[in-house]
Amino acid sequence: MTPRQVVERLLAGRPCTPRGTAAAAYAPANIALIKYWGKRDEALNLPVTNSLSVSLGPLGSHVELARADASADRVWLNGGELAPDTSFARRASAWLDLVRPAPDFAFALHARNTVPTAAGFASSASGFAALAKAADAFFGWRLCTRQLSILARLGSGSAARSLEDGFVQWQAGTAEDGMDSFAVRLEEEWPAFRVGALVLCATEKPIGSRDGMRRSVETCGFYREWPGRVEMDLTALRAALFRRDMAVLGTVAEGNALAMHALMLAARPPLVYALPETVAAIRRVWAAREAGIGVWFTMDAGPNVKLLFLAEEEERVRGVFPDVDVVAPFVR
Ligand code: 2P0
Repeated sequence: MTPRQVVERLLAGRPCTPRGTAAAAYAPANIALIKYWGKRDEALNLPVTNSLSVSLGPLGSHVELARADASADRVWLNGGELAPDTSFARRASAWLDLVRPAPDFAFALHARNTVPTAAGFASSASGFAALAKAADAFFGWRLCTRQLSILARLGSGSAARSLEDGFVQWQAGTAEDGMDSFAVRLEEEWPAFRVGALVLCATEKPIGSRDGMRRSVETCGFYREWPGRVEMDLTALRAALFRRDMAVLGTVAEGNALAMHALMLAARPPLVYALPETVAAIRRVWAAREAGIGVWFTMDAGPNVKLLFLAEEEERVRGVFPDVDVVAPFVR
């Protein structure tokens, strides 16, 4: 099954001519508490396991889509036009190919991130989720959130989780065409929940998630243990969310992130995303907990650390980490 065949199924009978001259949309970034690491289908970004994230409210991507008066797509990011061979421009054009009404139809895409990319929050998730929503508005498809989640996933796996606010679960699904692999919002609201970004290194990582995942799946001898671990962690984390039990949630999320990094460390050649500063920050979190502060961490495929805590601990967390950028996902 190719991405184009999936899109044909999704859009069956829907319009393929623009309704107006331009359309705009916004989608939040998200941070996974239970990680997506490994694909069962690389072309469709179908994951091996379920995953669970929290959306970051006002931190995300604004996208505006229009027809370009040009022979090829034009892509702007944060006000500057990108060369067509840059990573984001290439990935955006590849996604736009899936919905392009005619070979000579070129798009003008303006993307603006409110996520500080340098803070280690991924912008590809919010970018592709906003792009899917903008395309939906541009062509007047009126797809539902689940269909948009599938469409966004074709751009980047974690984008499937950026169509909704709050806590979101992406179900892996089992269908070959991935029509059952989309994310849904969980009922739980937790206004006191906080995510803190520690910027330890702003330079681009040497190996992207896409290659890192493939290497882990293909060469880590205990990757086969990962799906069972994720199911166990997901069950425990859902129960902690239901009970608003931050200590259990933090412990499970932290353990899940470290288990993902174990898959990376055991890959051949090994993938080490942590820097000395990363390990120092982790040790500071553990020392803070020893001292009675309710703070936990998670990490993605990079050296930066994200803190997890409740509003009541914010002052003490800031005492330990004066440079932390704090996000309140449920506060408007
Ligand atoms: C996540 N990450 O669950 C995990 C944890 C990074 C570590 O999803 O190849 O950019 O586009 O599907 O979504 C980052 O990978 O990868 C990611 P593709 P994506 O957030």
